[in-house]
Amino acid sequence: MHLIDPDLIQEHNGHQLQHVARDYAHLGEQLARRGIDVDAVRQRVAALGVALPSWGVGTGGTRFARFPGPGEPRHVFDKLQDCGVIQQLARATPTVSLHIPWDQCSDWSALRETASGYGLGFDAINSNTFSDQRGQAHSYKFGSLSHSDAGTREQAVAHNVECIRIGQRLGSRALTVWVGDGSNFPGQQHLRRAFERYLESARQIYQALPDGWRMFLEHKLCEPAFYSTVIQDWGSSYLAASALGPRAQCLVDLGHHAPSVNIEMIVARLIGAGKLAGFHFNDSKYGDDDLDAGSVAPYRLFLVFNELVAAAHEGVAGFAPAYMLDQSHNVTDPIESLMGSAAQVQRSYAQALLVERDLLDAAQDANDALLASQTLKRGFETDVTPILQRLRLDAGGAIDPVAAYRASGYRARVARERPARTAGGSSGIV
Ligand code: PSV
Ligand code: MN
Ligand code: MN
Repeated sequence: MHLIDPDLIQEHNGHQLQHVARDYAHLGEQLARRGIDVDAVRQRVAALGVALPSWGVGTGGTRFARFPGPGEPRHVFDKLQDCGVIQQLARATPTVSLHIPWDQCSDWSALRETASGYGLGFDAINSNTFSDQRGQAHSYKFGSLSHSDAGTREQAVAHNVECIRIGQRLGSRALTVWVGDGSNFPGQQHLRRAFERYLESARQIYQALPDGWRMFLEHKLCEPAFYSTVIQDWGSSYLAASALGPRAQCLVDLGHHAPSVNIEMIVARLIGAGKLAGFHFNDSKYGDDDLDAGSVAPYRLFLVFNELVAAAHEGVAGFAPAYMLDQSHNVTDPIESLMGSAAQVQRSYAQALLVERDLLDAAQDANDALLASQTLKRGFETDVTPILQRLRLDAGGAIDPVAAYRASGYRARVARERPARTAGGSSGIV
């Protein structure tokens, strides 16, 4: 089903066809000089899919205010439709990651069918025990899986199991668990016991995993707990994933670390331990800013992908990370931001594929720091735009997705159907 008129996309592409062909041929020539086949790179990038966060197509807001844009999705079907537009134009996001109960639905089969009509499937499903839902018996104010009260822990476990059941109906193969559990004051919580209680609860969820499913544990340094969090870093995440078993792995959200932490090192360690679940891509300057991928530190994203490409190149056993976006949009149209981020993920991957691995290995073995660093950087410094443009063109997408989207008038169209939301102080989407 076409959400954007294919003729409009074709007409839009028509103006740039010749330029893309020439730019691609020229890049191909340059890469051939380095012994790199541009078509092979393009095919590998084409095989990379990155999942869209259902919660990302609405305006996020901060804890200070939320300024909704026109045509905000009203429910999960609207969210899927917006994801369908992103996929139709940018051709990099074949799956959606749902968040329960933000995504409420009375007919999951209908949702799955609708998604498939847009060419979309479902990636990891996210549970939410970091906020209270109407009518629930126990509050998560003081935690969920690690709560001091057994009844609250049970409720949180049951919610996660329900998420798995929903995910099964949608074709998901993983559950992502992020908890806001932690403390705001030194002394508020017994740090060891809280972790033990988390493990005990997580074990029950792990035991409910269907065949072929994985459990992704997402760590985060702080927020909403500002003194300690129960799964605060990859160390705690790794301890928990190891205690649970081989199907529990650690998910890296790029915004969940202290400033200046070397994230690619964490990625390398997790790969080495067979514990890398995958990513929530976004970018940040200070904390969990949830900015568009690569908007602040594109070199950092490239360095992460360098580790991933190296692992694939070396055939690391069991290496199969999930790629997902996790962003919040306050001042942009979420559809535009998500298309840009998906393309940025492709860009970083393509750049990492250009790194001449043999040269890099040799420079590292010879302790030639300068040559090693130059070899690595050559990938990052190559403008791979023509590869991304050709990819989209070949897949029926738009050479310039944002320009085509703006020309389509989609936002104005849905704004007529979807009632305007009033600005408010909360960031909740429920
Ligand atoms: C928490 O900051 C997080 O990164 C988790 O992935 C949540 O599921 C998501 O943001 C949405 O709030
Ligand atoms: Mn996240
Ligand atoms: Mn986050």
